[in-house]
Amino acid sequence: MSEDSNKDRLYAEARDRIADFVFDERVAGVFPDMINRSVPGYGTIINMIGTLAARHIQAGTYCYDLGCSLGAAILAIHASIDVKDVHLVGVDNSPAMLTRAKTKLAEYCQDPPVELICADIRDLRIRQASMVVLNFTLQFVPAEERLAVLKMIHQGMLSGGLLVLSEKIALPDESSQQLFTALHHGFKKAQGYSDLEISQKRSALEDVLIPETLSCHIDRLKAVGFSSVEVWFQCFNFVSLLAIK
Ligand code: GEK
Repeated sequence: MSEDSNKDRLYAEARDRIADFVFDERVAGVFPDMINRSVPGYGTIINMIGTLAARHIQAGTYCYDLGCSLGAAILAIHASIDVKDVHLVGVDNSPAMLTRAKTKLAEYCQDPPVELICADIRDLRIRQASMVVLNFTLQFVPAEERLAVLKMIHQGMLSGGLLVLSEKIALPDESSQQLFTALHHGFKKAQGYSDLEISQKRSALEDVLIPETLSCHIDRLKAVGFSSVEVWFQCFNFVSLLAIK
């Protein structure tokens, strides 16, 4: 496959009608390029998830990556931990993503092996987790169902366990929202996306990716019982939080 076929041009041509964004085969095929050029700091967050894993994952426990896509966070975790007696589990409800993740992880992650589960995280039960990653996944779950997902995660975590929650956020006031949206679009333009690509992708995501404010995320994490919640990364309207049970 040529390098060019891995480049995200999905919204480069004008479309009559923009359908809702879905994680299908076409998206999975260009996903690394798409997410690196769309989420400022994505590479840093993935690397740091490895650093966080090295500190937090305990022998004999589980580590879950929920909405794992192609397994980038699992790869970083696998490369960073010394303990072998760990159950690494990746979950995603996109078969196209998981098929590709399976090939990639089979090549790089033999010991410990990684279990991949095709499931909706709203139907999942996790257990004995010393670490859980939700790296830009919760934003795709309907807002009214996010509390139940976080309760399920908190329930399945060990005391002292770490949840990494990364999200695109909404800003509480209109002028900040406009500023951060413009800054994000500036980032995408600098990454080579055209105004047409940016605007068509935005329409496709409008009813699919629903951002909430930072305080909404922090309050909900505390409400489900996390004892400590801190922002460890922010670039424009992209934030990553650490929540300790
Ligand atoms: C990364 N974490 O590279 N259940 C399971 N999976 C879901 C659900 C759900 N309800 N909703 C969405 N997904 C990754 C990046 S991408 C973020 C995560 C983005 C999955 C969806 O299929 C997709 O693979 C992933 O969550 C979101 O670190 O594209 O902005």
